Amino acid sequence: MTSTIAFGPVDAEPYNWPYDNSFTPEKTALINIDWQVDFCGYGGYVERMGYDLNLTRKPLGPTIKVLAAAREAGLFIVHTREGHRPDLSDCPPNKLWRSEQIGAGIGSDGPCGRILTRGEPGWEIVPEVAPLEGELIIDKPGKGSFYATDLDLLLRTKGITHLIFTGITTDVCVHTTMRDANDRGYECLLLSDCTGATDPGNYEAALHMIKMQGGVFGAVATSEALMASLAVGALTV
Ligand code: C5J
Repeated sequence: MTSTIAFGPVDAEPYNWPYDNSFTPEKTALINIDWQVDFCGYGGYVERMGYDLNLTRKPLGPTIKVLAAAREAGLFIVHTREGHRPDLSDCPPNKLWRSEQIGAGIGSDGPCGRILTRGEPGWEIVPEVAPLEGELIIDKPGKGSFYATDLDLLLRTKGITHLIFTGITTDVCVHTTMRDANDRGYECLLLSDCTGATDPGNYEAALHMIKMQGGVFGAVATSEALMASLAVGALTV
């Protein structure tokens, strides 16, 4: 006899997620993208570039709650970190050059250590949403979480087919990852209040893009809607 918890559909746009009305912890992962000091901490990369840190810090509150609820519900928890090897051998020269143009050169020293460099304080995930012992952490050199990582292999081996995203920034690493995941056949949901961009217009546009064409990359919901679905988990025998 097997028993499975099945959650109710999530009230989302442009369709109630997931498309197949099959939302179970065994095949669903919560992917938390780049909640690093460099992107939402004081003195990190985003602040060095001169952007408003409030925009990437605001989604932390709802994300803390979602992470706790997802752990409780038994979802597979994944964290990602963008960063480069200390010798920058995995940093394309054009990425390095562009970061220097905006005064926040990758690998240069800042208040949180060397910018976007593995092992430095700025590269760490902020304590509010830090990984627990045993949770999967994916280190990536690029914006997408599948590029040059074993994320796809690990998800498929575990039988994960449905992905729920939190993270920063909406228009860069979150979008790149969600688009790629969608192409790979994963059924994707982005939580609108658990993500932020360094530009409010880009944030709005990024959410709007997902909802085009009947959900061209998946669907968008609030954290409240997700948690309402998790709360009505039912035991099916
Ligand atoms: C950026 C990211 N924005 N994590 N990285 O460079 O979105």
